[in-house]
Amino acid sequence: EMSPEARRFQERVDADIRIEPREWMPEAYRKTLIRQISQHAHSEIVGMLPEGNWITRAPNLERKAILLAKVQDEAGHGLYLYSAAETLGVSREELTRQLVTGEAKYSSIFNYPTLTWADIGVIGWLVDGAAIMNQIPLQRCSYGPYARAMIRVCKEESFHQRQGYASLMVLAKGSAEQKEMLQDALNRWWWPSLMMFGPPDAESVHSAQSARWKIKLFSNDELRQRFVDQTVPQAEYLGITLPDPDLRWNEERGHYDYGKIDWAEFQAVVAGNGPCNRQRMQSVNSAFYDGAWVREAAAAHATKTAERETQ
Ligand code: FAQ
Repeated sequence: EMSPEARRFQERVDADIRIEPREWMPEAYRKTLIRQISQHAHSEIVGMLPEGNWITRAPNLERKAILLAKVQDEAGHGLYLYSAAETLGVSREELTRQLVTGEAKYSSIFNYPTLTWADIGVIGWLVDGAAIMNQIPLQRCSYGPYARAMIRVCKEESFHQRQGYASLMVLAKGSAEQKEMLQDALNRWWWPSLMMFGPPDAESVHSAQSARWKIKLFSNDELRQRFVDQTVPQAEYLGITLPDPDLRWNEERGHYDYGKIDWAEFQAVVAGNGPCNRQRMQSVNSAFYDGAWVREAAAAHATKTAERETQ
C-alpha cells in the first residue's frame, strides 16, 4: 500500500514532472539516484586516467591540445555530477571516500589499458559514443539536477566523439601500420564498449524499478542495440572490421544481430579483476593523498579570509 506522499510522487513522475531536491521522495529513489549519479561521477574521474596516459605522447601539438581539453571536460563532468549527487544529501567528501577506498563502482570500461595512440581515437568514437547513447535519454530523466547536468555533458561528449572519429579517419587513410594499429585498437575496445551498457535486461537488478521511476527510459539491451546499429555503418565508412563474426543485418528485426558478449569477463572486471583495476585504484589514491596539502592550504586560506572579513 502506497502512502499518500508516495502516490503523489509517482503521479508526478508519470506526468513527466521533474522531481526537485527539496521535494518529498521515497528513500529508495534517493538511494538509487545517489548510487547511479555517484558511479557516473567516479567514471568521469577514473575515465581521465586511460587518456591521460597519452597527453605527453600525442602525435602533434593540435592533437595534444584537443586531448587536454577532452580530459579537462571529463573532470568538469565529474564535478557537475558530484554536485548533482550532493543535492540528494550526500557529501562530496563521503563520495570521494567511497571512491578512494574502492567501495564505489565506476564503469568497467576504464579498467582496460590504452596501448597505442589509436586507442585514444577509438575511445572517443566508441566509449564516448556509448556514453552519449546512454546519456541523451538521461536529459529527460525524472530527477531535475541530473537531467539538467546531462544537457551540457552531452554537448561536450558529442564533441569528444567527433574528434575521436576524425582522428581515426586520418589513421584509416594512412600507412599500412596506421591501419593495423586502428584495427588492433578496435579489436580490443569493441566488446568492452558493449559491456558499458550493463548486464542483459534479464539480469539487470535495478532496471524495473528505475524504469518505473523514469530514471531509466530505455533498457540496457535497447541502448546496446541502438549503439550497435549506429556504429556498424561508421566502421564500414572507416574500412575496418568489427571483431564479431556473428554481426549481420536482420531484415525481420530491422536491427543488426550480434554475437555473444563474454559476461564472465564483465563480472570479473566489475569485481575488481580487470586488466587495470589495481593500477586505476592506485592512481586515484596517490592523487588523493598527494593532493592533501592543497586541500589543507585552501581550507586554511578560507578560514583566514573569513576571519579577516569578520574583524
Ligand atoms: N561497469 O541493474 P543494473 C563516461 C553495475 S560513460 C561497472 O543494470 P543500473 C563518459 C551496476 O552499477 C560511463 N558496473 O544497474 C566518459 C549495478 O551494481 P550496484 C559512465 C556496472 O544502474 C567517456 C549492477 O552492475 N556512465 O564516464 C556496469 O540500473 C570517455 C547491476 O546493473 C554512466 O554511469 C558497468 N558498465 O544500470 C568518460 C551512466 N553496468 O550499483 C571518459 C549512468 C552495470 O548494484 C572517457 N548510469 N554495472 O552495485 C547508468 O545509466 C546505469 O547505472 C547503467 C547500469 C546503465 C550503467
